[in-house]
Amino acid sequence: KPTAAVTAVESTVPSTTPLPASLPMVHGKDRTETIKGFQKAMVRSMTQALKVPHFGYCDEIDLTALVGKKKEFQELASKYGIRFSFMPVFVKAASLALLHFPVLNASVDANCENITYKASHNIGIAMDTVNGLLVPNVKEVQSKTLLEVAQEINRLQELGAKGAIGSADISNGTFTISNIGSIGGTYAKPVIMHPEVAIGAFGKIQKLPRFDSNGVVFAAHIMQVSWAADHRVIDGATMARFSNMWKNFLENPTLLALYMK
Ligand code: CAO
Repeated sequence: KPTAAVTAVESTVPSTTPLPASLPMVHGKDRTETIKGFQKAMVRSMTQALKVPHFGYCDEIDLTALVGKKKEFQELASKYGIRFSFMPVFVKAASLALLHFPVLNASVDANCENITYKASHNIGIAMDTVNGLLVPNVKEVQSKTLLEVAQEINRLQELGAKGAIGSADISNGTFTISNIGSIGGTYAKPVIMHPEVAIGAFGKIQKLPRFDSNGVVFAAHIMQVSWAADHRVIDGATMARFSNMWKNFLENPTLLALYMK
């Protein structure tokens, strides 16, 4: 009976897997479209970026302490009408670590003959918008509070949802992060936003068993990070040291508070 069949299928689908709102149309004919607009810009920027020799570096971050603070952050921020997620913390921690590794907040010229160390931390955030992938940036993160970073991300997300992100918001980025984990996945292979020299992608925060310092298993909130950098000017050791510092800030929110500018 159809009703019984539907029930059987539903019961095997994990509750976290969203079902599509409608069934796809089955087209009888091939269809060719001109690539234009934002997609055309992506063709240009990604083709250019992949001429750059990339290297990758991955690690896992234990966000258990930060996850424990999320509700508190959200309640306080909501008093100012600001939605708070993990992103402002990821962005601000990156900026604090970039102060120690300015070579990662830099850009190179067309033939990679000169490198410019950028004074501003204009941290780009890959966004899944109604126009597809866009990377607006939060300007001057080095001089913003966590609350100000959150407010700016809210503004960019609202513009993204309306298809109204302007050129000022996507210009002059200096470093990029991509939280693909808000959709799913663990590892990624991000592509740098040339002429920037580094990018990080974060996977889904998962509850996984880990050992504490006494060898006791506990339920940890683990997130994978995948960094990519321009191997012409960035070496693996620099990326690893930066990542360690960023990781330390995220795993110890009190340390982050102490170093906050
Ligand atoms: N793992 C698990 N949960 C996560 C998460 C992660 N890595 N990141 C965010 N979440 C949670 C948030 O905490 C939030 O939960 P609550 O509603 O309970 O607070 C929920 O997921 C939704 O978050 P959000 O997406 O509204 O906000 P965000 O600040 O975390 O992320 C943004 C903002 C812009 C990064 C995100 O909306 C987005 O567009 N992600 C896709 C990026 C992308 O496409 N990257 C690929 C680029 S290459 O093509």
